[in-house]
Amino acid sequence: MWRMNKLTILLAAATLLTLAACSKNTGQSSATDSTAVPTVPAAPVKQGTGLGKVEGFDTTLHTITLNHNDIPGIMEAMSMEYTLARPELAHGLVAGDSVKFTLQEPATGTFIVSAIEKLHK
Ligand SMILES: [Cu+2]
Repeated sequence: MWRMNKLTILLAAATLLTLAACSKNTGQSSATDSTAVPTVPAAPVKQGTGLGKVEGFDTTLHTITLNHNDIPGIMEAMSMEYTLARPELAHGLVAGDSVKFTLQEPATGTFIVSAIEKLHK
């Protein structure tokens, strides 16, 4: 009888320790563990080619406003301001230029012009 009670107490203690360890680990991994490996692999960067006309620049923000055609799966036809992947992409371009460009969507709702070239007519 005494042995039985002692075993029960040990089991209960072990169970409590296990529960405490589990809840502690869960809290750490969700709040502070920045090295956690994501269970779902990151989606590939969406990318497409657009044709359009330069409407303007913001040389401070390194953006370009393009009036462009539909870029399937990424952006419908519209006039929109985009961030340039590198400021120098705007070099040699002026408002009114017809351009061909690569639009990337590295994260949902984030759009970057990664390449742009002036079309000569
Ligand atoms: Cu848009």
